[in-house]
Amino acid sequence: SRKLIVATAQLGPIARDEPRSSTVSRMVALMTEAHRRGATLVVFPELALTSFFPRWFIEDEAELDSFYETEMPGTETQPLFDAARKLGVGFYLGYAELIVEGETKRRFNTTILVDQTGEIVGKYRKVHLPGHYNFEEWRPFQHLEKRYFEHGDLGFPVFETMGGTMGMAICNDRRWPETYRVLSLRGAELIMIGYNTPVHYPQAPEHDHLQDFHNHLSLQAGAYANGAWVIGTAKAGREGGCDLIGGSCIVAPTGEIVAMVQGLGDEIATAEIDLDRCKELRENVFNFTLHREPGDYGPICAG
Ligand code: ING
Repeated sequence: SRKLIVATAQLGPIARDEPRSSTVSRMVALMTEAHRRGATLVVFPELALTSFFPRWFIEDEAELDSFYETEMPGTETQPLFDAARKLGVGFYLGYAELIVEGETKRRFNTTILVDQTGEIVGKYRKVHLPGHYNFEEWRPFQHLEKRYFEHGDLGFPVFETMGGTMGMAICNDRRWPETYRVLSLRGAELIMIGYNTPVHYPQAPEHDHLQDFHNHLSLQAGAYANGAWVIGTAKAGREGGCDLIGGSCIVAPTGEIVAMVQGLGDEIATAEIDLDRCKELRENVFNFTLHREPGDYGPICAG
């Protein structure tokens, strides 16, 4: 068996002007509590350092840039890496990545995987960007990820670390079965996914009451159909006047939720997982070599 204790580390609301030192200290507190419970890996949300700024139309470029990181770690995020090294706890961290190349700027919705020594061992940039590009007056709040981020250019990589094969995805990615399938075809045994999900979906308000259901449905189906552990971690609560779902949880390869937070604030839930349990699915019902029929799946990859 390859057992480890993992934690989903949910964050409650982050104010628009909350300094990174504040969010970083909140995350260090969660990491410390996870460590107290024996965890060696902690999953933080998508865009965990700041408020979910795609909800706002930000015209001033300097203000927009203030939500991004140009270095990782930077002086304000270094305490998180120091805590990881001191406690021997690795982590998944979502943040807005800004790359300045001469006159051009590139912007990604990014996550990194940091190991127990505090080293960055993996990076992923969000592939499935939801929302829209232009300001849309009719919306009670915007969802401008297509404006503020480029399509991720790293594909769906996996990383050998912490005794297993790890994969990362971000928020909307979790709704697309292809995300999990590509990662699991590459051997991912644990897939980490941070999210910021509004309760209200302006184009289909009749689905608002289904957001928690659709969240767990996506995570559980992805875990089961690919025989992988899945950890989903929310930025939750009423943030910038917008209600975000919680429901951070740890899902077994069987699709069972084995741990979940209870509220909408800063909170961890932990579970001891065994990466060897992926075999229960991957050597049986989802034995890709024996049962998968890629010759019949053409439309999935058609443009
Ligand atoms: N947020 C949402 C998500 O995919 C969304 C967007 C909300 C899509 C509700 C569908 C329904 O969870 C991000 N950041 O992708």
